[in-house]
Amino acid sequence: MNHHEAVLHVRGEARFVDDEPTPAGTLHAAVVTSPTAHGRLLGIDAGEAERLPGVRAILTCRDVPGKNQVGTIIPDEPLLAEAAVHYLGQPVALVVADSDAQARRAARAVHVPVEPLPPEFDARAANARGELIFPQRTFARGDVDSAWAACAVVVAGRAETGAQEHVYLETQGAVAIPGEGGTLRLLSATQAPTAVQRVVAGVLGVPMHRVEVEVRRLGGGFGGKEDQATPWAGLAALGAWCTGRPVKLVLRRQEDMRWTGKRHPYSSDFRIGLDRDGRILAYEVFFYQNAGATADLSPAILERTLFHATNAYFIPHVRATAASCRTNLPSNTAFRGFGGPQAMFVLEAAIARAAAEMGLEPAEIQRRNLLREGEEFPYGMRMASSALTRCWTEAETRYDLPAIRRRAAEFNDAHRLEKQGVAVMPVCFGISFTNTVLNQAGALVHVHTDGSVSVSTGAVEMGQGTAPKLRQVAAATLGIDPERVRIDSTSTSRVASTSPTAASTGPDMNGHATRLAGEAILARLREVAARRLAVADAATIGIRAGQVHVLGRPAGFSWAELVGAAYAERVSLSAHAHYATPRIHFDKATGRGEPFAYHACGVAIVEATVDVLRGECRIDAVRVVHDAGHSIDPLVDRGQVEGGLLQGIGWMTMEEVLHLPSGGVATDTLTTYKVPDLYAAPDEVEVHFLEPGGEPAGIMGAKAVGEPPLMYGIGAFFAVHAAIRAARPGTDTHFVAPLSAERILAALSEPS
Ligand code: MTE
Ligand code: LUZ
Ligand code: MOS
Repeated sequence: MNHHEAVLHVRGEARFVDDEPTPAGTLHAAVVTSPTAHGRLLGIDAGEAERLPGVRAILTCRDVPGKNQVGTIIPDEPLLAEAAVHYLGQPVALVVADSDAQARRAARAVHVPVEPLPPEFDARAANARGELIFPQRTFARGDVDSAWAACAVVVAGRAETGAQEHVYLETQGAVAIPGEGGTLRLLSATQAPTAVQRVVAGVLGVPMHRVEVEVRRLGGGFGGKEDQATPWAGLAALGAWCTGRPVKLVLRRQEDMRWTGKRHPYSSDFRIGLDRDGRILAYEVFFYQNAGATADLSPAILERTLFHATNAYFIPHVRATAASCRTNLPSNTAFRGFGGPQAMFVLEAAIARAAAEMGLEPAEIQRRNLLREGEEFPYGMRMASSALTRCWTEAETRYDLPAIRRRAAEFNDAHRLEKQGVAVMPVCFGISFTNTVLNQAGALVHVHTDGSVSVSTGAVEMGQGTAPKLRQVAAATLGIDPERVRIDSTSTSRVASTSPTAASTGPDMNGHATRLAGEAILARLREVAARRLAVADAATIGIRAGQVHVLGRPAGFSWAELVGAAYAERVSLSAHAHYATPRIHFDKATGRGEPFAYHACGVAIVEATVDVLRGECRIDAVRVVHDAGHSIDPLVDRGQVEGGLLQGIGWMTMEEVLHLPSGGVATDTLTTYKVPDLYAAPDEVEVHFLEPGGEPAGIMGAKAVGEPPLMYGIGAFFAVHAAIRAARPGTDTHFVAPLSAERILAALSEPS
């Protein structure tokens, strides 16, 4: 395997925020957080803490020179609590000390008296009390209310999915380094350097040009650092500003698990109606999103839930409503799929229930309703290609679905204490930020006089392999070996006004910007070559494999010589380019438009075995056909499919965030919060990439791959669900995820 940074990672030389050597005199910060999930703040007693050794400053909201505000979509989140506290773990004060240990000791000695108010942790109860982050939203098409009468079968129910902890290997953190003239440089573990820059400038009350945010790489983000890296960077910045010294703030694992947001838990009500042939005529769904204490990214996540309410299916009559419910938990946030997985789970539950009612395989209903080329999504966009139906057919035949079913049936006939189940999971995910304005990116390309190339973009490398893809794009554009290209760190001083590296758009948007910058330089280099080689038409000149070609034939003039000639002629060897995803638009008032550049899709077949006595399950095999277009890096894409899949399986079958009655996170260590390890991974994972069919795609004909594969994991729930039904025919299991061993046992022992 040729991972682009394998040598650095294996030797422990790749630097993360906590590894960066800090300047002499760097201070360490620790956060004092709310001891109560909800209450009025009666003051902050720092008297004892101030006298402890090494303590340099204890800062509260009164020390914020600018705006005490970190909320981005809705300004409802103070950097440090003011009059009230809204969740356990909410930052109340910042202790800055000479050492990390001194800072933490002093933070523990700060007393925070709070007059408690009744907390709310349940989304439905919050909704009943009118505690919404913003008014509920509805996406609709057709006439659901009249459609029920035409249905041969109508079933309804409830479906719930739990929170999910990101477990990025690198915890949240930042280092803030004051510079001359009231400037500040930040190393931040963020997916959104510009958001950190904007918020820090606001907190300090200075123009954005005084703040530089740099990110070399993240030890994983998964959405957890799209918005929630910002407060920690803001706190480090505040500490540095007030002390005039560099300040480092890095959370410990347990702090991170307690204080930061997770994937939003959803509780949903559904009703689905079908005709006698299993065609879905109507679908109605109400999503209760547990937003936690503040808005954070909840409005955008809720919107994507509505966009993906019908996933990969054509449904003529739809009404999807969603409420973002304010509770006293740490604000929940982006997590791979961004509200899409929660929506897709509910529809699969509805299909499973309808299938049971009709005596059909769920896959029969799935197949009959799969979105075909030209059919419309409820938001008015058309399915641009047959990729989804081709994925289905390819999966069915390549993996021989009938044979898989036969083997499971034979196994079930032969075994009493173990049962197998099979599920198929189609996924269709829209690629673009649903908020159109975010679909822009920039790149800065420098060709150095020795012919080596540096590329800076807005993209953050977090293990997803976007940096090696950008390197390929730059090399292909310039006609040189990728070895000549280096992808630089992400810095707001080199590329500004960037969007978060999120929504799976990193390679597409930053790749196009890189391509445009490269093409601008190439156009100048062609002119230089034309002059040197006395060629009349510069358009006949190309560069391939590091050699100048005229009309496709090598001209005996190398890339390095050409670059030298351009420099000698005083021709610019640098370019900046901006890319805005073309055509996309969405009208929030009518709920219609073309919000996505294209859809990424695929189909997974999941096989599971349940141990009927112990309730344990195994995901035996997952066989995927995935549409990655013309993959720029098939090995990276395979890694994304496998990693996303396993993360989805974890969410559906074993990862469970539990809370204490106080609202504290009970599962705040990796011994109590179980993430899938190699043993939990399916014995067999087959990934086949669909043959591209010329449909709309992203950079170099490739399709975004970051998020969609997570949703194949939903198939694990329904494969286990099918196995439970094989053990207890007629059991109507609850659609509550994760389907943990406890829940499997409960379903198996329920009186029928
Ligand atoms: N893969 C790794 N290894 N680490 C990550 O943090 N984040 C995921 C996905 N794959 C992530 C990952 C998420 S949530 C997104 S949105 C995309 O990568 C972001 O990267 P891209 O847009 O460059 O694909
Ligand atoms: N972030 C965002 C996202 O702000 N808008 C989106 O549509 C989105 N989608 C996926 C992941 N992050
Ligand atoms: Mo990913 S949830 O868009 O960071």
